[in-house]
Parts: sequence; C-alpha cells; structure tokens
Amino acid sequence: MKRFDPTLYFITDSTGFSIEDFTAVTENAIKGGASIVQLREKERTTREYLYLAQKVHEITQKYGVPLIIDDRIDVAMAAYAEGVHLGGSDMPIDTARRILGEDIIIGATAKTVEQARQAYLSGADYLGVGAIYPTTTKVKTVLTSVETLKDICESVPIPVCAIGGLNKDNIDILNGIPIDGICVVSAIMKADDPEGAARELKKAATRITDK
Ligand code: TZP
Ligand code: MG
Repeated sequence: MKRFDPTLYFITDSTGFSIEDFTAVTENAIKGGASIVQLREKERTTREYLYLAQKVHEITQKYGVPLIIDDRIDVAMAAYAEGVHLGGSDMPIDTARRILGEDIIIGATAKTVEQARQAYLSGADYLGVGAIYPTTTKVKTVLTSVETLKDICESVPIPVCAIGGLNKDNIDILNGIPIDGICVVSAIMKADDPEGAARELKKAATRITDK
C-alpha cells in the first residue's frame, strides 16, 4: 500500500483518554473525513504503544485509511501499520526504508528546504512541515514561516502537509500555498464534536489543496 490521501491528516494524542473514548474519537475523526491517521505516543511503554496501535489499526482498516506510527518502526511493523513518521532524532529515513521496504509509507519532519530535500532524497514519501502556529500539543518545535512552507512545497515532488496550531479559524493563511494536506492534533482531539470538527477541517483543507 503506497497511495494515500494526505488532505486531512489526523494525529492522535491519547493523553487523558480512556481507550474507549480514544478509539471513539479516532473513529469519529475518520467518519468526519480524516484521510490518514497517525498514532503519536511519547510516554507509552512499547507494549502499551503496540496495544494502542493494534486497537487503532482495527478502526483505520475498517475505513480503508492508512495508519502511520510516530517514531517507532518496530511498533509499525508489529502492528502491520501502513507507515511510520520519522523526525530528526528518530531512525534515519534511508535505514528505515532498507528495513521496511518500498511498500511502507515513510513520512518525515522538515523545517527547512535543506531538510526537505534531504528527506526526499533519503526516501521519504511525504513531509510534515511546521509548526505554522504555536501549538499546545506536547512537542519540541520552532515556527516555520508560510514562505518557507511554500519554498519546501516547490523544492520536493512528494506531498507536503502543514502542521502546528492549525484550526478552522486560522488555516486560511495557507490559501495559495501548494500544500497537499493539513495535519491537526488538538483541533480534532480536543473538539466537543470530533466528527463535526473533522468535517469542517476537511472542507477547508480540500479547498486549500484543490490545485
Ligand atoms: N509537530 C509540529 S507541531 C506539532 C507536531 C507534532 C503538534 C501539532 O499539534 P496541534 O494540536 O495540531 O497544534
Ligand atoms: Mg519523532
């Protein structure tokens, strides 16, 4: 499986959720239009991460949506996930590609044109670029300007998704930037109505990415 739709890229954060509520949010996000899901866990044991990955994969598979595992290629492999997302301190992309093979989606984080080119040349299938706005999600990041985002889009032939603090009220800043999708955590995870939030974001993201 390699073809994927990055238009609305939902990244999860299970902090504070019961497993039932967490999987319900994920399912509702997909019903609302999330086209790809990333499981992102920073404080779980390997066993907990794998358990969650298997639970979430049952849902994503039901809807034919790819599941990406953040940071951990072992967890991705063990859960038969469709992909993995690797940042600058995770396993190098070319090494991951050698281990995982050509069919697995590998995403990378890039904050500069140089990093984006490097990730592409190393075998990344898509890029997450940001943070566009300050974020309340647990992450060590710096802001990336919309100008840099545009330069990155024009420097690599793979899909580019904007990330960081994006919500329905502020994503118009991305109008006219040739991105392929938007990534959100809290705009869905913390919404009272995750399905409705995803639906609204999908509409906006579809408009922005409709080149
Ligand atoms: N990388 C850059 S910003 C970010 C990540 C993982 C978090 C985005 O979360 P939110 O809640 O959509 O701002
Ligand atoms: Mg990482």
